[in-house]
Amino acid sequence: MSLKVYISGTLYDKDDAKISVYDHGFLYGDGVFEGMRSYGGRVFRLEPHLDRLWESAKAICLEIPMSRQQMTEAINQTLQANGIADGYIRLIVTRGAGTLGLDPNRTSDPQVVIITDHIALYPDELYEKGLKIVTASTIRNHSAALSPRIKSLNYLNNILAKIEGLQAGCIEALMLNTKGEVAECTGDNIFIVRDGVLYTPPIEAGILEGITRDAVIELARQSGREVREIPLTRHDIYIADECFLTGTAAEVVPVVEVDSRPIADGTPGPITRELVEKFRRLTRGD
Ligand code: PXG
Repeated sequence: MSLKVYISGTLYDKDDAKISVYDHGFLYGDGVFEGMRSYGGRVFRLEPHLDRLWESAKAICLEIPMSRQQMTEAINQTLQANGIADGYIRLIVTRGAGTLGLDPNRTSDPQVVIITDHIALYPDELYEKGLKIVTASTIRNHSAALSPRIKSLNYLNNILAKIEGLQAGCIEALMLNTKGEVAECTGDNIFIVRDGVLYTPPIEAGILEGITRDAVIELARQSGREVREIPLTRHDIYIADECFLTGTAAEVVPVVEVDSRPIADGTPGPITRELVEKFRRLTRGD
């Protein structure tokens, strides 16, 4: 059975799911998206994901052509049509087809696309062994140019950094902001642990306010751990006791080497392991 893709009210076979080449989402990356996960048939943190989608759309003056209730129904309809209980959901809202030229007023019909599919997580062994990352020379977008808080269809900033990571043999890369502070990775937020305290860059460092990041902060605080959202430098990362990344696709994944410096003894730390487990229990609901 072919996978079904939702486009603006209709479910299409994957091969027939098409958007106009005049859509400004395609022409200019003019649109917004969300990546979510469903576990056991329930979408994890649906409301915060919808909040972020609507906020991203608001920031680019894009009106999502349906209500949150309709969006929720469309997501569930697409998951059910594909018989997906545990999977990945990609929501995309484009500016719609228009004339050639940037003017968003000369577009009509913003399109809503919902893809539900299975996601290839990092290989299991990375959760055991941890991953190695490098710092990219590509600086994270300046918030006053294009806020990293907007999950827009313009991901070239992150893709350029990802290419640098891949060229160095790493599947993730660390990005700094224009002040040279640690911002985030290309599709994940970053945390370190030092003397039992968790640290992660604040939103003002110019990062996406990750929903997994929020969940992990909550989990850590619930178990009595202190979490500080303060600016970090690469030095802080190099001398950390532990380091890990958070993201919808990655969940919680240990980092054991940054720019060829092993983190502590170069193996995943105990607090990281505990959070990997706690996050699994939270999402799998047991
Ligand atoms: N920073 C950036 C720049 C992201 O794109 C995160 C942090 C983590 O946020 P969440 O809310 O997911 O905890 C992201 C999220 C993909 C993919 O296809 C990327 C993300 C999410 C899902 C899939 O690579 N990025």
